[in-house]
Amino acid sequence: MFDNLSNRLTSSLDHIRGRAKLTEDNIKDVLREVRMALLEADVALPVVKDFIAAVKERAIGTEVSKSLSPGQVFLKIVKQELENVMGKANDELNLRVAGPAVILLAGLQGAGKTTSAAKLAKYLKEREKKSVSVVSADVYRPAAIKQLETLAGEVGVDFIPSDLSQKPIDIVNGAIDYAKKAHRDVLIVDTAGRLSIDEDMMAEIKALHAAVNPIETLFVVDAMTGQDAANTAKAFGDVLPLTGVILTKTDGDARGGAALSVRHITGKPIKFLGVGEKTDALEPFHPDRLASRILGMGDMLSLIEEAEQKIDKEKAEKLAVKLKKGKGFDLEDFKEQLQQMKSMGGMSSMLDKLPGMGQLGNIQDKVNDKMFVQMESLINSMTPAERHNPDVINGSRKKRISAGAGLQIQDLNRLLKQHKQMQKMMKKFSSKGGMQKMMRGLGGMMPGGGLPGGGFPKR
Ligand SMILES: Nc1nc2c(ncn2[C@@H]2O[C@H](COP(=O)(O)OP(=O)(O)OP(=O)(O)O)[C@@H](O)[C@H]2O)c(=O)[nH]1
Ligand SMILES: [Mg+2]
Repeated sequence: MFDNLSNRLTSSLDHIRGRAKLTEDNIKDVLREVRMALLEADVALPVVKDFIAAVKERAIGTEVSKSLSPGQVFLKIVKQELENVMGKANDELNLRVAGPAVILLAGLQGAGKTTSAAKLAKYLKEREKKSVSVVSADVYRPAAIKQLETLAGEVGVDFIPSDLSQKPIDIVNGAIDYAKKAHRDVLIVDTAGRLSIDEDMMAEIKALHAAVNPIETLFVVDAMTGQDAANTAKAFGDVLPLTGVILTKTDGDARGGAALSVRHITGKPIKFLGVGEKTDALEPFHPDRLASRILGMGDMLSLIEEAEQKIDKEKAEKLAVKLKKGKGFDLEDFKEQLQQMKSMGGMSSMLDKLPGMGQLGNIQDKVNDKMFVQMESLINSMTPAERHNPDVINGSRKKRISAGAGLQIQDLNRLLKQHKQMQKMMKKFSSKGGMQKMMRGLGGMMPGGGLPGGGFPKR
């Protein structure tokens, strides 16, 4: 989402890096560029104005540092002010209530409420070990209830049935009774989409809110609407006491204006980002990490958290034991590693979070996820003996394997080279251990990370 903004900001900040001193004069041009970059990213004007004023005030003369260069000081100020605009730290959901903690979702049509209800249910079930029920109070769109039922089944949480003939208030009161009796920790209430100018519908959700008194009332909004996201959030917030925002569709080509405007315009924190259509595509919103990402410093923390969540620990341990016993890391293990990376959203989603990736431009295109598919199909086209001991792969075997995968011999050579590198890395990894090494190793797999021959070419 932040690619353009990130590129613009990092290149304008480059201009100030070498300066000996920050003065009103020499930061004027940079500030103008930063301002343009923010406006182009569709950040709301009042936010841009306040942001620029804050950076300017802090930058001029005030902060002299012995250890940082003026450029670094400036960068630090920009980063801190970006965090300030977005809300400093992650605002967690407040679920500390007796009985089911009710979470009410509201928003415009198609914003992603129903999808977010399922994502949130999965998130709370898996990461916070909560027992979760979901219910739909959308009695206007015929397929809406069924949609939530299907998604609830997919993520394995309890779906409380409702019916088009019922009143939303009755549905939700019934659901609360049920969730109480069933000792659920959380009840997520999906509602119909509505416009803030539709008085009847706004009165309905206001009454619903008053009747059920949810601990969290989240406004779900599409990031593609840019600064309008902040404006509609404000309009809803005038009617409903919102406790936070879920910003959806940040995986699209949204420019970032929504993420940077919502907090400042509404005073409400963004609590989650929707990052894809699948039910696991929900991330807690961390302003500090996002600020780093925007400024091209990467977001290693999120990456490591994600790795911890998604890497199959059992398989990883088995591999570690195997390596400790002195057995080699063979191509079968390599294939398993590729599958694990795929389950982490693939290389492009990982690359997004690595430092400096923004400036490298279209690296994602080069290291696209097809690379995994190609590597896997090459390994699949080998015999078990070849996978176990790649050294037996001679010229004629190479021909057979690459033809079997529909690829060139040079593709296979590249895979074998990469495997050798991984093997070396795995040896180091297994002797001392540690996630950080593993992550560094992953970095080594990428072009520019020292891999001879680079990645697979784009096809
Ligand atoms: N790419 C992407 N698509 C999303 C995301 N969240 C939701 N969608 C898609 O947006 C569309 C609408 O999502 P819904 O969850 O049905 O939206 P809603 O707010 O419940 O819609 P109504 O009930 O009609 O008001 C669906 O096609 C979703 O797959 C996201 O974070 N990323
Ligand atoms: Mg819906």
